[in-house]
Amino acid sequence: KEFADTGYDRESMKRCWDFLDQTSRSFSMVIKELEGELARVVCLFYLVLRALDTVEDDMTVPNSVKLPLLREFHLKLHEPGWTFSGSGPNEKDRGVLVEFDIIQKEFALLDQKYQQVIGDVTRKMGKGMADFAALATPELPVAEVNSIADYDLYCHYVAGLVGEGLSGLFSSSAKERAFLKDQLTLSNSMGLLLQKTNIYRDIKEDVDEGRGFWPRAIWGNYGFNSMKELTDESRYREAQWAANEMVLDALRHSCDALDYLTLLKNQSVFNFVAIPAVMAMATLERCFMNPLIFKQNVKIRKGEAVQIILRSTNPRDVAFMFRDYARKIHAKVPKDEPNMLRFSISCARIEQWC
Ligand code: PS7
Ligand code: MN
Ligand code: MN
Ligand code: MN
Ligand code: MN
Ligand code: MN
Repeated sequence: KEFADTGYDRESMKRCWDFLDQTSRSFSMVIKELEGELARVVCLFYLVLRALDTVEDDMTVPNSVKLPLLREFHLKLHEPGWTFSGSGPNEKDRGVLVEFDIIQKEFALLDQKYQQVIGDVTRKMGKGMADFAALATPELPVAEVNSIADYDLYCHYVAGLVGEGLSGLFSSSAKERAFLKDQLTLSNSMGLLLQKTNIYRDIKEDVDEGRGFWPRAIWGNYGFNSMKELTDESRYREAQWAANEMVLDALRHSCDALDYLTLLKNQSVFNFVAIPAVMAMATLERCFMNPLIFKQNVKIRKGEAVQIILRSTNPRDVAFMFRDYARKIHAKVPKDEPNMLRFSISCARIEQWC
């Protein structure tokens, strides 16, 4: 195995590894395990997007500042010394913007082929985030997701593009085959599986922050007029049906995610992609039919996470874990579930994949 090219001989890169540990709850371990220079390249890709997402998430930055900043953010990658201190004091990851000059310095040291991919994704994501945030109105100051198509598009901007970019970086490094960068549908699906699981699980946290990304096309069917109402205890039954539709929608991407994994040849890249994917399936299962998601953030158990890390080493075992989670979900579908048939079809597709 090629030794990780950490850049630890530079103070600026040391600081970037600290930023990664501080800001990434789910990716820091798998990023550090990537082979050769990919660890450092993906770490910087992560930090650039974390900084961009911090601008998007900050509800205290007015759209008059936020929209141009999101759209121009990719230009800051080529502006030595640029920093941003305008985030609210409660923004947990504001540090990556306050010290963005350090991230920029390391970005500038990357090979052109990597700078190109990261710059392109940053530009497209910033534009997508801005277009979405621009839908806000005085009556509805935070934009809402309406149709399933809007939901897929928003998730494409914030996660599908990450998948495309990662595939581009893997191909550029020659650790994966050149055609991987052209697998846009499968790369997008992998991102959507992760993002939709995050949006499903984070319902309580997001609603408390005055946001929420569940599409109205789903919760509107059950008589709700806003996402906030989903957390009303008296309406838990309807909220549960809406939550179950969110799981069905996320499961649409599971077979594509498995297909993507079969294309990988580098073990460290495989682990990097497979572990978060299986964690997502485990999260869907843990949160499914669990009324606690409307009260608190529900996470998978530590021991289960350890098992997933140990077993996510090859496509066959990953598919078996997907299948086991699908079976557990299927077993929990209640007798009166309005979308019973869709669950059966969805779980059977995963069963068929194996
Ligand atoms: C570059 C590893 C591998 C084909 C910052 C990895 C937030 C779920 O906000 O931090 O805390 O609720 O828990 C990640 C596909 C993206 C999609 C997206 C960049 C996999 C900015 C991850 C991460 C594609 C927008 C983090 C999508 O969740 O969210 C790198 C292939 C960033 C991936 C955001 C979410 C990621 C996310 P929060 P989390
Ligand atoms: Mn998180
Ligand atoms: Mn975020
Ligand atoms: Mn965001
Ligand atoms: Mn979230
Ligand atoms: Mn968050």
